[in-house]
Amino acid sequence: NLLVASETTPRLFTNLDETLNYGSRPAVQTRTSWNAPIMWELMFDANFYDQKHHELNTSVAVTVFAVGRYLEAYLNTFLISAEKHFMLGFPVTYYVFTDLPGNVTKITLAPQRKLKIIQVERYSRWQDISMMRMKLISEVIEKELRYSFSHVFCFDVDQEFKGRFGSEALGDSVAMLHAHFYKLPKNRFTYDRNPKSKAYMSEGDYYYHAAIFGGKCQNVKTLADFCYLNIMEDKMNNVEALWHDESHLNKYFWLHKPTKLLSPEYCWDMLIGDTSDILIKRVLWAPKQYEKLRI
Ligand code: 2GW
Ligand code: MN
Repeated sequence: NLLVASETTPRLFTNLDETLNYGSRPAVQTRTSWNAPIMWELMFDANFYDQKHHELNTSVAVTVFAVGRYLEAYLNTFLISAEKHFMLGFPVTYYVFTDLPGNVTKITLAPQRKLKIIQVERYSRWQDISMMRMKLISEVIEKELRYSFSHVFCFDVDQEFKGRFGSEALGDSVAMLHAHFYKLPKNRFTYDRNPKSKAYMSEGDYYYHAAIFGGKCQNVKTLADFCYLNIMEDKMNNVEALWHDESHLNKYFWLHKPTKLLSPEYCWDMLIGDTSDILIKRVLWAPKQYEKLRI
């Protein structure tokens, strides 16, 4: 009887990534040394992932911070483009963290898609705005996300979706290869090199970009807690990691290997000249407006 049951039950628990074609992109690395896939265009069947994730009832929360001037500068472009390209057909809720809830403009969302606003304070130092995201991400997962969503993705707001960012990007623990570093030798990686910081690393696997990370709710909470605790310990010791939360995120993924990596097709900077590996631009960095915004 058990045998019969297992034959008729839909096979929900196969590892979806077993179907990847690692040989389809010979010019780039498609797997890590610990066998995590690095997702490049042509490696996967998008419809297969979508179908399986519908069977699994996958639902995705997005966290995005738009504090101070970043709200008017970037949020609408981020959200409107996400509605065109991010996890289409799946239940998605955007959690917008801002100090100015009244300034969030209503945009039209597709069915099954929602937007929630969470008011946060505006720290005076931009480094703190960036770093304190980890604390708030952990809190919202604990209080709310873990009951309603299988996965969560955390995004910088200063970017725009340009192509499919779909269910193939989902995994237990997902890290983003930084577009500026994926071809560079390891000695060029900008890890924190100060032994006084908790983010200190003398070696690593890759240089990851904190602009996009995600995974199952519990895993992202563990990551956010790790980064937040180490950020606070650094503060007590009067040190700050070189690239703030990104340095701590790199340390986390060195100690706890991600189960999936996204290729720089998922977060590309148009200022990079060599696009020979980039078959599709799924997300682009928005042009930086430092003079205007970082004051
Ligand atoms: C950040 C820097 C300078 C002035 C303002 C801000 C700022 C950031 C802000 O005023 N309001 C705000 O909401 N933020 C949020 O923090 C927003 O979501 C933004 O995308 C995120 C990170 O800041 P950002 O995008 O200006 O920094 P990047 O693109 O240089 O980010 C990388 O390095 C950061 C740490 O320095 C983070 O790790 C980030 O995740 C990385 O992509
Ligand atoms: Mn950014």
